[in-house]
Amino acid sequence: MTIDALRLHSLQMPLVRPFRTSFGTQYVRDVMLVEAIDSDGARGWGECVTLGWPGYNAEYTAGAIQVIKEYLAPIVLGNDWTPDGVDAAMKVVRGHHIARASVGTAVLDVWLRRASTSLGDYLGATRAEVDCGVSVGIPTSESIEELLEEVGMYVDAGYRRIKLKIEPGWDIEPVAVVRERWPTIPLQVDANQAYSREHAHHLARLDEFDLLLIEQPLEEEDWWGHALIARACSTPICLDESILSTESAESAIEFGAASNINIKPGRVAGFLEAKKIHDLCLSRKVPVWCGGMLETGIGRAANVALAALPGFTLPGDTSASNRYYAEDVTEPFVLRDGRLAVPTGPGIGVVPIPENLRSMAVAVEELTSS
Ligand code: NPQ
Ligand code: MG
Repeated sequence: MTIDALRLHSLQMPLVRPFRTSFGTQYVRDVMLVEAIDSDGARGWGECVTLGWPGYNAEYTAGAIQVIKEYLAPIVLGNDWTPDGVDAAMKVVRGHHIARASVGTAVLDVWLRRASTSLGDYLGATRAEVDCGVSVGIPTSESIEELLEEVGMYVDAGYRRIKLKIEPGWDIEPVAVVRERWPTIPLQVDANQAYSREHAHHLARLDEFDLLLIEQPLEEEDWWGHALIARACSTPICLDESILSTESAESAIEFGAASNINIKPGRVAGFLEAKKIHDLCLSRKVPVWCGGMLETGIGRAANVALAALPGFTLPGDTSASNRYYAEDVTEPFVLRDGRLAVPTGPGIGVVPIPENLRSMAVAVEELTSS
C-alpha cells in the first residue's frame, strides 16, 4: 500500500464551555486532521492531538505541522507501508510523538480499510462499548456553585466517573464538596504537573475522599518525585504526561512512581505502542485507562476502540462529542448509559462529514512525493 499524498486539515473548533486546567484556559481547539491517500485513492484519517501552544507538553500544532512537512512526509510519501513499518520508520525523528502518531494512525487507517478490518478487531478489543468518564475543568469564576452545577450535569448525563482538574489553591475544597454531594461516585483528580515534591503531605490530604487516583501531580520527568508522592499518599498515583513509551510505563511501575496509567495514543507515538503499553500493564496487573485530548470524532473513534481492550478497566476520558463541541466533524458520539459504542466499520470506522470539514477547516495543505 503506497501512500501518495498526505493532506493536513487545520480546523478551529470552539469549545462549548471554557476548559481551564493548571496550565491555562482553552476556548477553542486547534485541531489538525491528517488524511492519507494511497495509490488507489483509498483514504485514512489520523488526528493530531497537540494543543495550539505547548501547555500540556512540548508539542504544539504549528510545530507538529512543520515536523510532518519537513521530516515525516518525506519518509512516508511514495513508499509502501505496513502499520508497524511506518511507525518504525518515523522513529528516526526523535520525540514529536503526537506528530508521528497522527501520520502513523492515518496510514494505519488506510491499511485497515483496505483489509476490511476494524481498528478494534486489529488491536484486540473484547468489548462492544466502553465505560465513559468526564474531565471537569476549574471554573473560570472559581465558584464552587458553578463546579457543582457542571458536575451535576455530567452525573445526570450518566458519566460513570468524574475527574476534577486541580492546582494549588483549587484542590481540597472542590474535591470535598463534590465528594460530599456525590458520596459514592467514582472520582479522581488531574493536576497536569502543577505540584512540587514539597506538596507531598498536602496531596495526602486527598486520601480522605476515596479517590480512584491522583493524576500527574509533578513535572513530566520527575520520576523520583512521583515515587515520593506515591509513598506519602494512600490514593493511587496515575501518570499521564510522563508515559511516552512502553519503556517509560515499565519504569514508572518498577520505580513505584505510578500504580495505574493513563494511555494516550498521541503521547506515546501511536496505537501500536499504546497496545504494547496495554499488554505490558495487563501482564503486570496494572490498570490502564484511555486519556483524552479533546479529540474530534476522528480521534474519539480510535480511542474508543483502544479503550475496549481487556486491560482498560477504569473509565476513560472518552466523553461524548457534546462534552466539548456543539457540532463534531464526524457524526456525534452519543453517551448511552454512560458508555460509547465501539465503531464496527473498517479502520477507525468513521469519516469526516464533508460539509462539516469544509466549514470548520481554516487551512488544508496537500503534501505529495513529487
Ligand atoms: C489530560 N485532557 O488528561 C488532558 C489535558 C488537556 C481531558 O483532561 C486542548 C487539547 C486542550 C487537549 C486541555 C483532559 C486540552 C487538552 C487539557 C488536554 O491531562
Ligand atoms: Mg492528564
